[in-house]
Amino acid sequence: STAKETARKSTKAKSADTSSITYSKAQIKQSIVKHLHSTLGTDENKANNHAWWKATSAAMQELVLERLRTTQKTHYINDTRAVHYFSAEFLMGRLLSNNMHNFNLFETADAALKELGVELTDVLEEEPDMALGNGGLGRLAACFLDSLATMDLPAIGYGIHYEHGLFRQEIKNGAQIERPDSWRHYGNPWEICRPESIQEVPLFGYVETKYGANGRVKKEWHPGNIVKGVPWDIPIVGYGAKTVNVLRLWQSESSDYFNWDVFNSGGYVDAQRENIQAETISKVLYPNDETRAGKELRLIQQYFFCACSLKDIIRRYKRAHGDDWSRFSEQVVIQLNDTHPAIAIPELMRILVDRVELDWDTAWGICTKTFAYTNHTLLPEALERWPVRMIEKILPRHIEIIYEINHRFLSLVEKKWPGNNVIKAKLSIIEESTEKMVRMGNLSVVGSFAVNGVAEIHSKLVKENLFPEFEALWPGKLKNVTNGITPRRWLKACNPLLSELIGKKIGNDWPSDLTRLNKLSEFADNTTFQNQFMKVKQKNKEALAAEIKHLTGISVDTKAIFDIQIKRLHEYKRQHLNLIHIMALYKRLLEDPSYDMHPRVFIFGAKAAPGYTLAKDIIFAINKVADKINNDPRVNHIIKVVFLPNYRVSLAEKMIPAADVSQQISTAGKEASGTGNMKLALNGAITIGTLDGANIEIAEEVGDDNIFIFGMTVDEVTELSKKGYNPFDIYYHNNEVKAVLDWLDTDYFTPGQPGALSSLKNSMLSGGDPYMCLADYESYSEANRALNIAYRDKSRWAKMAILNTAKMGKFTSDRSIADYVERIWKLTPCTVE
Ligand code: B1H
Ligand code: IMP
Repeated sequence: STAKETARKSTKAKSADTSSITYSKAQIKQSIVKHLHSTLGTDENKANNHAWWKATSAAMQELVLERLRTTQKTHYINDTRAVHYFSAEFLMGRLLSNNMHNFNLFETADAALKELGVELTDVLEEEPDMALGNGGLGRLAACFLDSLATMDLPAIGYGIHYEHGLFRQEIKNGAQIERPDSWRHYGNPWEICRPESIQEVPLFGYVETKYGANGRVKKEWHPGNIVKGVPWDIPIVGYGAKTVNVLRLWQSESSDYFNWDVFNSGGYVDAQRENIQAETISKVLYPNDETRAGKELRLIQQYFFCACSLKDIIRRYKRAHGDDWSRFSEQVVIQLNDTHPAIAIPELMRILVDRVELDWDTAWGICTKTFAYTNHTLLPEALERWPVRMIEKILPRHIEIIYEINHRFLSLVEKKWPGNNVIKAKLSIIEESTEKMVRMGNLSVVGSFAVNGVAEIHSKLVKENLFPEFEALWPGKLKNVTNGITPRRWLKACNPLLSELIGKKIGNDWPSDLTRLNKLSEFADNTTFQNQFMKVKQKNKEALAAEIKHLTGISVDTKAIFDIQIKRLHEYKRQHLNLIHIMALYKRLLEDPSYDMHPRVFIFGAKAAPGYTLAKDIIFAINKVADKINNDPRVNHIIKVVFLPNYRVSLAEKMIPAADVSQQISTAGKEASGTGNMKLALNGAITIGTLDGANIEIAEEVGDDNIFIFGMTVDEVTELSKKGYNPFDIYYHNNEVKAVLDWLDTDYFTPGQPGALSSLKNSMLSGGDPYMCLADYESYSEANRALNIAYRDKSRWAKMAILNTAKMGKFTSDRSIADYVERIWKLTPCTVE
């Protein structure tokens, strides 16, 4: 397809060219030492690993900035169309190792540091994760930036320069404790402050209506407060290091602005009291993955970074095109990463109508050719709605504009469905509930030229369930782009042993053309290759076992199955289904010590939103069950349960290469796509999963023999809900389920504290089991039996693992980006010499 061609064309030349950036070991060594002396002010004898990390990063950054300058010049000279990726989250992780790999300097730097008596692996561990995101949505944005730069596409990421990223998780007596994350505390060697591009953002105040001589109504917003946005740039190095794009993050600061105008016009004194502390706007990332916070400060955060980014874009456009607005949407496309930046739509309208003084239709024409929107979830608790009164207070002009957009939109609806008020109420941007609300999803669909879901099944549900009438109104506007992951970070960098083995077998072009991995299929039955592949897996398991020992003190058997579930903690992801199954295995072993099962280590990593009580209860339960099982000599040579604290990108990079089994067990229809599923399969883990999100497409690629699919389909879930689901039916009919749930009520796992785990039982019984764990239990248990048998056949398992790696070509984020380019963005690559 053309999408594939775009992906290949733009990356092919580069992989051959990677070696053109030659930098010798001696040069790197010299540069590191220079920075140790002149940037860090220390020397070889005094430097600790942290100083070496900074000096090494500074040495890399020198090369990075050189390419950044060249890239920016090239884009400017060619006046390129660019995509502007607006996202409240970017989960970048660590940058040093990634930048070295993308410059093809990893081995050279490793050797240079060795000569200095320093271990690169220790140095890399000094870098704090840049955790400016919650989970999948934020990490997707980071993978996309990597692919955009790799494919030589002009792109800018826009977001918030949070002082504190996602909290650090500690586990005390089994429970989650949140600690602040201070990722910049000792300085960040990658970011560059750009005070020359500071922007001002108005907030609060009131709108004055003026009547011009020509009878034209003119609106003037008198803000009650103005805050400053200070941009920090993080260079994004593409694989091959030809293009270096930027991620621009805005930090809030107070301005000296005091609005006498508002103050003096009496009655508006109240507005002055809204003086929020400007600095708090970018202070902290909201940690509620998949639940809207509904807080004023969150809306201000969203507006703050959108307003700064739009001003930045317009400044750049005007530099090239002056006051000619006719070409704006040819040069600028803005991708909205979910509705978090949807307020950018009325903000661009405000600029075009109130400031540029374009007429409404012209302005709307520009807007609706500029924005595109990605939906990432159907969960009702995640769909953003803002009270009209809140927007009115913070953004008094925007609420007027939103009403005007809605008014014109509803006349269109009236034309299509005359007199149909039911449809009108459903599609309206304003929800007429007791408290009027603005539906940001509807606003985004109306204000964009394209809307996409993130996996085939999800996009189908977006079309059929979330926005059905929109499809009739604008056929073709709703599309699919299946998510992807960057194979540079998620295979080449994180799994060097497997990368080397693959390289020896099929060459080294796969990181920029992942479909080449399919050549490994030829060797899936080859005993020698199977042994080599599983030997790599074994080594990775030994490394993870050492890490587990180091982090938790627990010893695990590396011959056991490493079974991994890593993702945010959420009921829909069903970590509790995994847990009750583990308890059932424990019970089977106690009742029948000869119960046939290969030793298995169940490994979890998950953060719970601080206010999500049941999620925290599930973490507590996992830890309590783990304590009991790990210390029970009757079973602990067969089952171990490990909860690794503070799951984050850098920990994922250590866990994923060591996984035998990947748990992807969400209730069908709830996980929009998942991307952890792709990372694990790429590294040779076998999925046990439901037909949900991208699991469906993974199953299509690897084939039914190489994945363990269980549970209800989306249609079966819908049917069961309609019919009425009663978890008690299962509880009373399945003895194992009953025994395990009743076990949670005792003090067996929490000595002296009966009832400490009861909330879990209650949620799956009297709570109605909203995510249908019990309904899928039997099928899950059967899939686990099949998995256990399959693992016993070493050769069969090795073949499955190889085929999983071989068949993941589709899931490179280069393919996702090529799809966006072809279906939505219409960008052309720009080669940077
Ligand atoms: C995803 C979110 C999300 N979907 C609200 N929605 C948030 C919603 O802070 N908030 O308010 C934060 C995050 N995140 C995830 O996106 C999906 O659940 C995954 O299935 C998907 O793979 C990922 C990337 O598309
Ligand atoms: P998924 O929900 O399994 O698809 O996870 C998506 C990806 O998001 C993971 O592979 C990680 O890279 C990242 N991720 C998920 N949860 C967290 C978290 O709590 N902290 C940091 N990264 C996370």
